[in-house]
Amino acid sequence: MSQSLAKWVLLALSVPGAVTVFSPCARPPAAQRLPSSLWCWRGLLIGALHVEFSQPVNLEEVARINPEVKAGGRFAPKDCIALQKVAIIIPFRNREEHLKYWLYYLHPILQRQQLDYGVYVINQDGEEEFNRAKLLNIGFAEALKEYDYDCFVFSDVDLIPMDDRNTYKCYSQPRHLSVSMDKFGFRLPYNQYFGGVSALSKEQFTKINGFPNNYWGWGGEDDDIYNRLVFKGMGISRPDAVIGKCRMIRHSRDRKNEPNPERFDRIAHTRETMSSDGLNTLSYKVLRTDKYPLYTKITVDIGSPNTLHCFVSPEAVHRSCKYLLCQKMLNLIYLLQCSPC
Ligand SMILES: [Mn+2]
Repeated sequence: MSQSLAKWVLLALSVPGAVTVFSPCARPPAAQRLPSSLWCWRGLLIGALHVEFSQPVNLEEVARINPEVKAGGRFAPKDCIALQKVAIIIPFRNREEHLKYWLYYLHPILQRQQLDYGVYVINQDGEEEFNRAKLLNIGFAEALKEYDYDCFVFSDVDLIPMDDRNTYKCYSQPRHLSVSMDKFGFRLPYNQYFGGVSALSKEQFTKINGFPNNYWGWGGEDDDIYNRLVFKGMGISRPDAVIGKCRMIRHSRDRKNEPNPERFDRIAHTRETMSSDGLNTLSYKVLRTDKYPLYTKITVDIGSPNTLHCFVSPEAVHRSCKYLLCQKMLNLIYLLQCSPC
């Protein structure tokens, strides 16, 4: 602990009643504990971790060895104050085995990182092409309905960090965490790569209008997100290549997640489309919410690439009709007609 902070903590402890201002928890008398326990510190980290996927995972056993994790996959440190409230959002469909490994490895890591966190698995219902970015938008919106999160970590279900110093939290710039994947020979596939695991504060996320909603199928949405961040004047923060090492669980291409042939066209138009495609045009339906011991699963109907979307827009109000019937093609929203009010 730095000297100036130590002084500050001692000062706080010497003022009668001051400690309770900083802590919501019942605490032992000040003399019995270290001053540094006011705020959480990274004192529990191990460093490099062994990660492999040979043994099957039993979730009841995982819950048993993580007794501090509460229903829905929630955790907060008991004897110190977490620096951030982090919602972890996992886009999902038919990857139960991967999710088990993720929960097995990540819960202990996230607890050692002393985060106040919740795990949200956003499950795409139906057989339509997979839409990763839209599921992430939904995770952001749904998690905020539940708790006042200030940071959002967006993680693929099959990526496991190999070093617990790779903290799943937010920084002053958007964070890319999966910088050194085994799949890419433990290096970035290209400098602008922003896929895999990333972290954005609530402020950073809203500044870019969230993520695009109409990348159906594999690829491109991560580059669109990267473009959005750059166009809004932000830069990417990353851990180094040692701390940023992670493993991807090997798998074949999912059915209904074919490479999206439109992705190159779409990425080329991020600047024009980002203000009209994102959080402000997000529409979906929650079909069910399941609170499991280790995670919250939200199953959603997200529509299909061919759905005609109707939504209230400022322009609709201006034209004094309630809805505009819109069609999204190549990320550009064409106004077709006013719907009858
Ligand atoms: Mn994968």
